[in-house]
Amino acid sequence: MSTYEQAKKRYAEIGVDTDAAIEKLKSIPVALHCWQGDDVGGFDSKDALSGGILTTGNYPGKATTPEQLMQDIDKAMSLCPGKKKLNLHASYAIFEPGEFVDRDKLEPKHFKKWVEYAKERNMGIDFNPTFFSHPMVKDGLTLSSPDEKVRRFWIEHGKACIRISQYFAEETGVPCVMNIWAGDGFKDVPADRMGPRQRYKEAFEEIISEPHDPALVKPCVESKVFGIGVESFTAGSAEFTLSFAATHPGCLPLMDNGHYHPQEFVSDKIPALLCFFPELALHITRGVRWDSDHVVLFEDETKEMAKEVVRNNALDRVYMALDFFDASINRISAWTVGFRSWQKALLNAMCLPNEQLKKLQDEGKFTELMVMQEEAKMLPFSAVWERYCETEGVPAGAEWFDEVKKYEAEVLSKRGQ
Ligand code: RNT
Ligand code: ZN
Repeated sequence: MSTYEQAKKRYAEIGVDTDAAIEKLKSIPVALHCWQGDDVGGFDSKDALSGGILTTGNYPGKATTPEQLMQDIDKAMSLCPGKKKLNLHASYAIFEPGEFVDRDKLEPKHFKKWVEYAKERNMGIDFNPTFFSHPMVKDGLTLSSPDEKVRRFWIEHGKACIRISQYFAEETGVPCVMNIWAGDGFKDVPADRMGPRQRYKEAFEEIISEPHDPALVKPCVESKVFGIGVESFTAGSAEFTLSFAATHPGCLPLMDNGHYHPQEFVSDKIPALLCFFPELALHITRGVRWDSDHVVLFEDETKEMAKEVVRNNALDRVYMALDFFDASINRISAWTVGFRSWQKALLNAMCLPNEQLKKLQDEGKFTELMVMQEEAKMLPFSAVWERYCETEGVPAGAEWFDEVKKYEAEVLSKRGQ
């Protein structure tokens, strides 16, 4: 018997069908974020990254053109099993030579090349307006600015992005999740906490009033606890965005697991929101002490989040996207480790005896529940993972890194930065 056949038998004994888990996972889309490829740089400005997020490191070979970024995304995706979706930011608009269009005037045609790219690869596209790294960010504020001109500029940007999201969905045939995150906030103690939030609320409302098909465009609001330079106040706090989503049908809450206090867990929040929202969205990341956006690993909280999506039968209600950016290591590896880790977490969750474990809980058999949960950690999961990778035609183990090293030698090292 092969290693997989043995593992399959072992899992069957506890009522888990590993073949079915593998088949199911192949159909679940996970969005890969373009911005790991160039440290959230984008193509529309040479301005340094600003607005409450930060990348650190200067590992050589980052993508600086659309062609390079696309080539790098292809490389990373070729090393990952599973169904992919592409996650773009508005700052990655592709202009004709000599052309420049500011963010409030962006049109679907500025993303035509991305649509072609996604269609050729049979992928949907998710989208994000870019409310940072731009001269119209005034005193750290965009949608909540007291300056009517500033606010208007960003509202128009948001509306343009709704139109672009609609275009993505129509072209690819896959709904587009459009996430609104703005780092608006204050470094020090504000005198008015409600005013910015009131303006932010009205701005959100204007943006989502832009005509769109709610089955095709899924506007989301992402919360945050604080950012670098905005330590004292963040307009889009957890309560603010959650209340907004709860009171605006069609608008989804988006939880980024780096955006809470370190002892709060998004794994616990997922089922809480599933009790109320038909759909929700995730940014899957790894915060080290704060919202550091480290590469996602196959570790406890990652596994726990995946379990909450899987065992609550919510794979079709939770839109999953990765969100991290590490500029200190090979960026293709960063993407690959992160994407594979979330795939492992999903597969692991699908291979647990979830119904039996729930039953033990409901019957109050807590001793047995602990025993079984611990034993489940020792199931031969790696054999199932290897089979999944084989059937997806990607390397099962660390061999994928040889490909990255080759790509670094042949492509990245020639980029001359
Ligand atoms: C920032 C948010 C946001 C960004 C991306 C680039 O803290 O997590 O989602 O990471 O939009
Ligand atoms: Zn995020």
